Amino acid sequence: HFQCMPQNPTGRTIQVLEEMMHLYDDMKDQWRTRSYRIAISSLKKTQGRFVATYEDAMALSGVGDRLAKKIVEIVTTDRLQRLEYAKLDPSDQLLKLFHARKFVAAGYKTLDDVKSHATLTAPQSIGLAHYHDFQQRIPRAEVAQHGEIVAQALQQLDPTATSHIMGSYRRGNPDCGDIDIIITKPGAAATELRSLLDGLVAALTARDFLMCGLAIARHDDGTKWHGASRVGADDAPWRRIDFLAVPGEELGAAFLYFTGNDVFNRSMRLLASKKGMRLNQRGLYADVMRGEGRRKMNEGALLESKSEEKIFEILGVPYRPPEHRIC
Ligand code: DCP
Ligand code: MG
Ligand code: MN
Repeated sequence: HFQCMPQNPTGRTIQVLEEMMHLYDDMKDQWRTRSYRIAISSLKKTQGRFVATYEDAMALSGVGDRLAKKIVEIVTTDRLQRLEYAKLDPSDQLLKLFHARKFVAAGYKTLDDVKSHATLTAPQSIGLAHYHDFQQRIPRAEVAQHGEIVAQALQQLDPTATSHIMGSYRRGNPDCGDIDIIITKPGAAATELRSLLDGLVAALTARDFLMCGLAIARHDDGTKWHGASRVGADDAPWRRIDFLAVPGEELGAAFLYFTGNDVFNRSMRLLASKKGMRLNQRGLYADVMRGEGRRKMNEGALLESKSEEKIFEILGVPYRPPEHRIC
């Protein structure tokens, strides 16, 4: 059951670099915005060659050591850690604010200083207002409560759709940093999943469960949602919650990705790339071999995406239950 890779690897690299560029643009970092723009335009000019190694990347005009390393990071891990932190963790925005030269230079050194003086984006001010809430660990039983509310709302929207709590909860942690939930529906196409997620967010907001959305990613494919939820009294703490809407065909790869932990994921992806394969949240692919000369983009065939167990099997690693996926 071989299928074509949904997107070519260089296309993915460009997509991630563009997201990072927009973030730097938001941060008014003109210098980095410009370097990213130049690198992206060089990548676009390779017309499909898979730029996979440090040397390949350095050979591009306008790409230096730092960007070459970023390109290799995207190719081997499917993501940029810097971008993920900025996107997923509101407190990272704070960290950035604290360390941003302009604030330090202006003498804003405490949270209150930043609160009263800085010009913040909407997600940043929400992050600030609920800074202490988001710093708290969430007891396992409360994560289950949030999961139950989501499951019920989803059931009412569509009886064939299901939700599953992922992340540190699935790994069995006694408490969690946030709540990670996969929603899926057998046979649903991407557009249907998107509207299912939209409907779910609307329904849960109407119930006073979701308090706000926090996502700042612009090039998101629309199947991820980051925000905050609350159960119980009006003064109960807000919790960070992440939704990922996943086609049934990709459930195994998505479970593997969203269960983590992140270091375990990175080592699995590295292993895949050492074995001439490529693993991401959509599936395990037979990669283009790392030979000399020009590489075509869309030769990667899907090996497995439905079953977590089979992905382990193809990689030649004994299956590890979620509780043991910590590196
Ligand atoms: N993930 C990843 N790489 C990242 C961020 C996330 O592979 N840079 C994957 C693995 C994580 C999962 O997504 O386990 C959920 O991300 P979280 O940041 O919510 O991390 P955890 O749920 O593992 O821990 P926490 O209890 O801090 O939420
Ligand atoms: Mg989590
Ligand atoms: Mn999360």
